[in-house]
Amino acid sequence: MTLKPLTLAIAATASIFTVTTAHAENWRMATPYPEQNFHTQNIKQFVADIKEATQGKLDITVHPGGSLIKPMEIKNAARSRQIEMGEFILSGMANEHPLFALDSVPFLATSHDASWKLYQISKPSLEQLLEKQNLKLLYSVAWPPQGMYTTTPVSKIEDLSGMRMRAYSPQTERLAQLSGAIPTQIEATDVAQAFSTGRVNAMITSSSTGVNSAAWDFLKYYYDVQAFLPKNAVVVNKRSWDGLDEATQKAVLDAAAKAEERGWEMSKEDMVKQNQTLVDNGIELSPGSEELRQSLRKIGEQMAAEWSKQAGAEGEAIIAKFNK
Ligand code: PCA
Repeated sequence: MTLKPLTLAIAATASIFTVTTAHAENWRMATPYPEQNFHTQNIKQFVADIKEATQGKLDITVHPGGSLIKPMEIKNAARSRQIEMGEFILSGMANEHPLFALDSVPFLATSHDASWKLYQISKPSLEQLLEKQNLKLLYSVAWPPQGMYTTTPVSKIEDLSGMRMRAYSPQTERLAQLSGAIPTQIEATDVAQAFSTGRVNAMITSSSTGVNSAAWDFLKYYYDVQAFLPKNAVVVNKRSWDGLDEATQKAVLDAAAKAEERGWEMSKEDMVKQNQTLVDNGIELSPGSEELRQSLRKIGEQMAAEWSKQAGAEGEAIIAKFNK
């Protein structure tokens, strides 16, 4: 009899323990870009918001820089539930479906505002496409506009001829090709090494990635031609998502909406800030000569035509809405 209160106390403690552990989820999230990149910083805030809102019930560990899963394999790893969440660059998957290439058609949408508009128009199709692949789109954020970095000065398109140009997507590969350069696929985290070992001497990317890889250590010129704004997407495996209770799902969606809004603002701020950082470190930044810009625009027109052909009626409808 005297043992009873103690037994009860033990039983109570045990049941509290069971309740908290049974419902606590620890998820793994893989991302491609380095810790200091603004997308990664935004994701860290996103998972912190979820942890707080769910009082620790959903705890997501972020593995940035391709440290857990190689960048180009993150999407498939989330599909197969090797990880629950992931971030990837949509255009990196352009070989799977033309919709993934839309934001990287050169000179279609060249500002954050235009890119946002294009995103809103294409979002239902994008969500459907991902859903078919067992993925739920949580949010998407654009990189700052893409420009051309080179080790030697470029005043006309012919100056790019024969240069070894780093690419990160089929679209950047095509752009390099049409510019007369030789494309090589290299991850963002390997850019500095690729330049220092001479594998490449040119690249198309944002001021963010230029700064993240300390571009001034290995090149001198940045032509801020603002060709397009590729987007990253943050996704969750559908089954993992379906396994969450309603309150937790709401917490994730709320945090995602906040992360999307914050991310686009961060992207705008990073564009201005990192252009300045490049200049402060001795990079010669210019908008590019009229001649160069015109040639790139021509290439853009060709790529837009190629894209439309691939994307068919669905693509046509998106472009028509965008141009309205
Ligand atoms: N940085 C990423 C993708 C686009 C960008 O601005 C990269 O260079 O890989």
